Amino acid sequence: MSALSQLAAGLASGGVRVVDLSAPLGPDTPLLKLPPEFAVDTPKIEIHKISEYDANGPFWAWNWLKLGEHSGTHFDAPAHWITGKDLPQNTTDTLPVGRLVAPAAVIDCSAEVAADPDYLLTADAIRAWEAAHGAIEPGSWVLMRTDWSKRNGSEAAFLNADATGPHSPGPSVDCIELVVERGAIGWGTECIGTDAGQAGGMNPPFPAHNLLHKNGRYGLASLANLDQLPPKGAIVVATPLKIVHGTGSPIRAIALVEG
Ligand code: 23J
Ligand code: MN
Repeated sequence: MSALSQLAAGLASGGVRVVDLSAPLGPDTPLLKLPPEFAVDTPKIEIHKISEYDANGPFWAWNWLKLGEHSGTHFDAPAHWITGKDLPQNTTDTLPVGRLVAPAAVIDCSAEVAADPDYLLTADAIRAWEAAHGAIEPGSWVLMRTDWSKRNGSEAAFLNADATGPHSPGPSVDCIELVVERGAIGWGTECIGTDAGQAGGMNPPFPAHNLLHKNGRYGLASLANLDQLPPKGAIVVATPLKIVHGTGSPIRAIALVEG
C-alpha cells in the first residue's frame, strides 16, 4: 500500500487519530498584555453577526470578525520579529506550504511547571530528552508540553500576572539555540506566546521570537491537548491563513497520532 492509502485506511479504522491542538477562538480568548510602555495591545476578539436566517439573510447565517493576527492558538511567521524582517518567504502569504505539515517532538515539562510557573526548559533538558527518545529530527516541531492549556478558560490564570509581570513557562536562550541548531522547523508552547512570561528581561529579550525568526523558523502559541501526543511520532498540521503580508495567524492546529 502507498503511504497515503495506508494513512487513509488508518483514518478510517481509527488506527490514526486526529487530536485537536487548538483552543476556542472568541471574545473570551486570553490575549497578550504588553508592558505599559507599549501603548497598543492586540484588540479583544469580536464576532459580529451579519445574518442568522433573518431579514438580513433569510437562508443563511454568517459573521464578520475583528481579530488580531496573534490571537488564541496561532502561528508566528519570521516577519513577526525584527530579526526575521528581511528573510525570504517570511510572511503568511509567502511561506513554503511544504513546511506546514511536520513531525513533532513533544517534551513533557508538566511536572516541572506544576512546581514552578516560571520554569524554563534548558538545552541540557532537551539533551536529556534526546537521550531517552532519540535526537530531534530536522524539519520537526519542538513542542513544550506544560499542561498550561488547562488554564486557558481564564485569562487571569492563563497570563498569571502579578506586580512583577506575567509568570508562565517557556524556553531558555540556550534551549532555543539548540532547537535552531537541530534544524527544527519551529517551537511551540501552550502559553500565550512562544516565550516565557518573564522573557522580556532575558538577553536577548524574547529569545524564542528573536532567535527562531532570525533563523527563518516558526512559532506556535496557545496550543492545547499536548498531553494527548506521544514524545515522538505525531504529525502536526499547523497552517496559517494566507493573510497578505501577515506576520502570523490564528490556526486550527491538529495532530495525527497512531494507536
Ligand atoms: C508581540 C510582542 C511580544 C510578544 C508577542 C507579540 C507574542 O508573544 C506573540 O504573540 O507573538 S511576546
Ligand atoms: Mn504570536
